[in-house]
Amino acid sequence: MLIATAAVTFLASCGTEDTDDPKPDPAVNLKTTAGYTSSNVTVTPDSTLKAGVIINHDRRIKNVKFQVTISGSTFTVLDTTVNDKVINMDFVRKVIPTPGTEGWTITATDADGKTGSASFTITVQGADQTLIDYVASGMGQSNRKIYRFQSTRPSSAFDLDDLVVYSAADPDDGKKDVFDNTAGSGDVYAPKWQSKTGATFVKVTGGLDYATTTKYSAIVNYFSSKTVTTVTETLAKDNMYIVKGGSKDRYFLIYVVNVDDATGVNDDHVEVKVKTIDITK
Ligand SMILES: [Ca+2]
Ligand SMILES: [Ca+2]
Repeated sequence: MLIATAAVTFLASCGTEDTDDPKPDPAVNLKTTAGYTSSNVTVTPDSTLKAGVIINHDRRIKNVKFQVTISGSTFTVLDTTVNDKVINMDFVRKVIPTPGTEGWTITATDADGKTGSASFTITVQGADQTLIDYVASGMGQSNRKIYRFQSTRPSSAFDLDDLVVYSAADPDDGKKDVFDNTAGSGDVYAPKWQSKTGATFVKVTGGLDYATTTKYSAIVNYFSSKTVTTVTETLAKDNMYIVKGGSKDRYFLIYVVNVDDATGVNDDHVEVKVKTIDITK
C-alpha cells in the first residue's frame, strides 16, 4: 500500500512540473574522447592530464570553477566567468610529483545560482623517498643558525643545496636560497625569510609533525595543496615551513627551533633543523 501511495504522489508531482517550474542543476559532462581523463585513473608522478567538459543547459552558465584536492586541502586552479548556455572547456594540469592522490572537480553555476559538478580522483603511484633529518643524524651536527641580516656575522644566508649558512655579503646569490630579510636596525628582532634564487615558502598550519613526517611525498603534497608565498611571515619558535628551491628545485621541511632576540642586532638569529631527501644525490 505504501508503495502504491508513493507512486501516486510521484505521478501527481510530475503532472504539476510545468507550473512549479523546477529548475534543473547544470549537467557537467566530462569529455570521454581520446586524450581526456574522465574517471578515476592511476598515473606516474608529474604526469600531465587533460579533462574537458561539455555543458548544455537551459539557462546561462555564469561561472566555471576547476578545483583540485590534495592531502585533504582543496584549492582553486581556475575560476572563470562565462555567460552561455553551452560551455565547452578543457583543463590541463601536471599532477603531484610524488605518490598520493589528487582529486579534480569542475563545477558550473548557472544564472539562478544552481550548481552542477563532475569529478574524478587521480592516484599517483611511484617510488617515494625517505626524509633525512639533517640535525639528528651524523657526528658534530647541530642546529643551523641563520643570523639577522644586520648582524656582522657572516651567517645570514642559507644554501639549500649543501645546508650551509653563508654570509649575506657573499657575491654568489646561489648560496642565498633562504636569507634573513629583517627590516630596520632596531633592537627588536622580527625575522622574515626571503630568497635570492626563487625559492618559495608554505607555512605548515597543522597536519604535519616534524618528528613523525618521514616520507618526501608528505611534504611535497602538503606544499602542492597550499598557497605559495615568496616571503615568510614573521618567524616564531615552533613555526614550520616547507621551502621549495635550491639548484635541484627540491622540497625542505624547516623547523624553527628557536628565535633568539638578543640585546642589539648582532646576535639575533633563528635556529632551525631541516629534513629533506639525500642532498648528495
Ligand atoms: Ca643554492
Ligand atoms: Ca635584538
